[in-house]
Amino acid sequence: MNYEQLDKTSIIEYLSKIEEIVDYFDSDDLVAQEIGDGNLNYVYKISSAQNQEKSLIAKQAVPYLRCVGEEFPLGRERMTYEIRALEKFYTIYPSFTPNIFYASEEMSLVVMEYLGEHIIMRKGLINKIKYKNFSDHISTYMAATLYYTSSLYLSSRQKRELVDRFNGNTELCKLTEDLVFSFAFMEHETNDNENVKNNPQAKKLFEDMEFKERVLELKYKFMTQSDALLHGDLHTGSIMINETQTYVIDPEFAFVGPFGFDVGALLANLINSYIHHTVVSKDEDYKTWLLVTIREVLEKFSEKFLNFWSEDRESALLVDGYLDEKTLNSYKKRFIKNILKDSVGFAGCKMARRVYGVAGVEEIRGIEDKDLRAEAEKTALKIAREFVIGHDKIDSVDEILEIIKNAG
Ligand code: ADP
Ligand code: SR1
Ligand code: MG
Repeated sequence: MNYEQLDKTSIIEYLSKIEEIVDYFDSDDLVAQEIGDGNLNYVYKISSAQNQEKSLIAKQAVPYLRCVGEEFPLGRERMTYEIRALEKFYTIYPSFTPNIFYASEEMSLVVMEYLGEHIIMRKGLINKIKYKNFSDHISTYMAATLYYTSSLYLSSRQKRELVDRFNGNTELCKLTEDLVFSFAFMEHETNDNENVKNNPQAKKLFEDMEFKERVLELKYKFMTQSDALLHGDLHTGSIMINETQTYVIDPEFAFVGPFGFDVGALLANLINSYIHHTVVSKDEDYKTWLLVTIREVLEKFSEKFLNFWSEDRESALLVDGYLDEKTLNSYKKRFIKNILKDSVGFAGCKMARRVYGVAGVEEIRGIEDKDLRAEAEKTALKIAREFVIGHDKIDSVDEILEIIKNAG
């Protein structure tokens, strides 16, 4: 079928002809409700009219950016990459990716498991919920998805095929290049200009050439370093969670990029939450939980990544017997430290872009009191600057935590 933009009526007609969907709902009548709250796409909850417990999610990309409107064209092919990434990540580690029931690249449509008992993590963090299994889950997710799609595991041919399959996601990569690494640090029409106008802090950021030059180095890495298949937008709004389970959704920015980018995105968003609680709730107990979580995420990620690596002796990179054990181990330790350094640099860019750039995050931009919001922004920019400028000197998780604690 040729592409057609669906609405809550036509999507029912469309899905009622799909065997996998009819089977799932036992031929029940279907109802649709649009529940999307993201920036880019339309998300429908499809439920059985007879049994509301039975639901699926249908997500369709439209050929423009939803949060702006039709005047901002954006190729719907982004859904092709979301489908491919969901399928790939599900194969690597099924417990952290929603199951797909049906997908059509032509229709830019995916139908997946409805996560009805989970909430968007960003909201949970604002509401001070402690997720005791989160660091364990997300460190496994990141270590497995990054390691098993890298040249440390794949053969040279497999790796190049992976790059071919994902690196046509050019429009969304360009969106990140612009929004995460450029526009948010200069005068630009897409910024939150109400806040930028007459704001000495914004002026200081836009004129901070030392910071901006280092951002450019990280942008260059983002554009050229093809380490592993990334989620590409791993913020806490892309995580659906409850006490026992963690799911990563929305990988439409997926491409083969630098190892540190996903880890950095997550780190940035956990710190944004820490800043929110420093300024708004002032809840020291919750702040401590966030710091412990940050430590666990980073330490467990490194440990699990190295563990996966220890199981394989041949890959595109390594030929068995090439290095002696001692040299191999020190090489691996240096390798994982370099990922940590890059993660810190990318986290700095990701934190700073949320301050004045388009698509702010609720825990900072949503602070209603103007003075408190300015305080949160100042803290975010302070940490971001230290991260970006000093990332290549960072050697341990302790140093990262010190920067966070000293900023507020
Ligand atoms: P966008 O690409 O527009 O950012 P998302 O994939 O982030 O869209 O989805 C938007 C919202 O839809 C999410 O914030 C979440 O509330 C809801 N959602 C998405 N996928 C699911 C799912 N599998 N189960 C339940 N809700 C979902
Ligand atoms: C205009 S799209 C803005 C942002 O939303 C997504 O979640 C990505 O973070 C993107 O940069
Ligand atoms: Mg989203």
